[in-house]
Amino acid sequence: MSIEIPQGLTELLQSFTVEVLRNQPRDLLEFALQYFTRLKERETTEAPFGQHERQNSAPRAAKAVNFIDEAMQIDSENGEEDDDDDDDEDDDEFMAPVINRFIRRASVCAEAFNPDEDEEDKEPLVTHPKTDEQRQRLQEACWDILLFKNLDPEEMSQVLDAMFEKFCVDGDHIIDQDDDGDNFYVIESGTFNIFVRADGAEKKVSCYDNRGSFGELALMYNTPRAATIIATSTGALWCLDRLTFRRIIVKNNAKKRRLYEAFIETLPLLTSLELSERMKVVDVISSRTYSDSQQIIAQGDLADCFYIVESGQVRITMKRSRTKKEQEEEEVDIAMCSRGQYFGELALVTNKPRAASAYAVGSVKCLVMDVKAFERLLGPCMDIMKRNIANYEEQLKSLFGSSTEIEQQSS
Ligand code: 1OR
Ligand code: 1OR
Repeated sequence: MSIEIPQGLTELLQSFTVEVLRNQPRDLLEFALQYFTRLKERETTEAPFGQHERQNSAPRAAKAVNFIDEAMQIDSENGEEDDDDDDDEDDDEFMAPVINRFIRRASVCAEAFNPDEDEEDKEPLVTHPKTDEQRQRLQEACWDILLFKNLDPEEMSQVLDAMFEKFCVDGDHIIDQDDDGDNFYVIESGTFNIFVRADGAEKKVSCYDNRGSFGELALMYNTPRAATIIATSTGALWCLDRLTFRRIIVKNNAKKRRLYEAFIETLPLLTSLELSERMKVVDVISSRTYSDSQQIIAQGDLADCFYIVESGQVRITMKRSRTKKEQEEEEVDIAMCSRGQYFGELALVTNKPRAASAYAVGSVKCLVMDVKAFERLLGPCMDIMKRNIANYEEQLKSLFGSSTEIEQQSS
């Protein structure tokens, strides 16, 4: 009697084995769990559309669940990532976003994200003509938007072409929670409140003050709007329609996932997050490069970002009076952060100005997350951060115990 081997089993096990050999995971069971979860999620994402042949899913799956340690390669000798290579990558390697547990609506999901879709790509991109003055204002509003930071110049130009202006007055509902997502919004001017409804009660959770962007979540993950955004002054917004957002930003995010997922998996800070939440972190981060001695954070500044060191070293310094009598200040080194370590969390957690400065030592790359994403995604990591913050106080005492000590350190 012969036992029939199910179709696809050999390929499935082979693909898994290859990934294990490539990654050499310490915890094989955890790795297997993540591998097959991702495989299943990918299948769920694609299933309703039947875009791909699924006669034999294993080879395709092997591509989809690619744990290749690309993040390690980014950190190569010269510290430069090869974005250009990525541009030419076959779309077939695109990794669908992990479906999150908030997905509620079939109607929204039915338009699930599939940047491989040729038909969508054949459509000409939307263009809203603008005067020079409008384009100038638009560029100024967009220059610091993290979601745009990883775009190449052509993609950025396509995004700017597609954006259109919308004016609002106090009380306007820009977004209502649970609606389907239509646009992504970049704030040029105006203030806006953010409300979240939970258990029937609507609560103001935060606000935007003349800068920032919102409305990306529903477009990225095909979920209903997660919050209500109401203008609290007259304002001007730049809008990017859903289709263009998906064709350019979401597709670009898929590249980011391939680049950073392995690195993100190694960060001790994020261990309290679920895999899908860690992937959301990848979606909102952007990579910034700093040259030797460049200031990354200035003590006393207002804070809007959180940083994780991707490569190089970051020197943390604090200002102190040189002696008790003199007003003269000097900067004292208090810590060094290297690959995988984070900084810039203190001001965000305490809602105070930056407690210290940060400088690049040599060429440095950091992953940067804005304050809203930090608050939204890193709640579960707060315990680890707070423990670390408690240590600062202790170290502060020993480092700045006496002015003699400081003088010794600075000499
Ligand atoms: P969206 O497309 O879901 C509402 O539409 C937007 O509000 C959302 O994208 C975000 O861009 C923005 N939770 C969820 N969405 C938020 C939040 C938020 N803040 C801004 N948005 N939280 C507040 C974090 C400061 C978490 C509340 C529990
Ligand atoms: P931030 O948002 O205040 C500066 O911006 C960052 O430097 C801060 O967050 C921390 O992430 C980081 N005290 C204060 N900030 C520190 C310290 C620190 N170390 C790193 N940062 N220490 C006590 C002061 C002597 C720790 C010394 C080892």
